[in-house]
Amino acid sequence: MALFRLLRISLSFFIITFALTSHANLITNGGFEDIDVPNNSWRFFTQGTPNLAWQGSNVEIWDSLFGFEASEGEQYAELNAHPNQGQFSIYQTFDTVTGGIYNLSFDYSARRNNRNEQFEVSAGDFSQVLSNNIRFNWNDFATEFTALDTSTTLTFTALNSGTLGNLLDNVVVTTARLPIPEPELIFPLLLLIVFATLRFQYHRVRKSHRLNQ
Ligand SMILES: [Ca+2]
Ligand SMILES: [Ca+2]
Ligand SMILES: [Ca+2]
Repeated sequence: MALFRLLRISLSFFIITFALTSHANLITNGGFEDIDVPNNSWRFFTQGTPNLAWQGSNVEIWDSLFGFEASEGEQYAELNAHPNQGQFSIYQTFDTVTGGIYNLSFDYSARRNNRNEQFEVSAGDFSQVLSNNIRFNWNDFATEFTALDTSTTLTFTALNSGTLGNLLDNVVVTTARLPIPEPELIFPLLLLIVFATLRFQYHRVRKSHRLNQ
């Protein structure tokens, strides 16, 4: 009975821990809202601007420009940023667990009709080229990737030249599944759980004895 209770507590602990980690967005400023740009306008920000979080090329941020609303919040980015720097690429690096599976999602839209705006997105073992040809029309994109290291870089790179194209919003990375610990780690881990649970139980019993005295 005591063992059953012990396992139940340990399991609850794991479920709570997993739930807490799996919903946090590992990307900072993924919605391009952290630096305010006035309504119906645009600004561009250089790498290193406080609160920008993205690195690489300049980041051009729009707020409802030409009447096109964000897919999340009020603002979004145009990957082909002002001024022209050749290749346009923005990226962000975050902590991961090697072999862990992560969810990646974002929204993208073309700025112009039928201009074959294209960009590549990559993270961990994942890489894909996306094309968009319909002006001001958000597409949802979602995939999974496996982290190859203890940190992972999510990169968006424009494949069409010029400063027009590839609108992005709502970039989210969350933990999907972490790898099962190596066999040699399972026993010490279980021992640790049992020890922690017994300690917890011992203190609880002592406390209830004190209260009953
Ligand atoms: Ca946004
Ligand atoms: Ca704004
Ligand atoms: Ca631009």
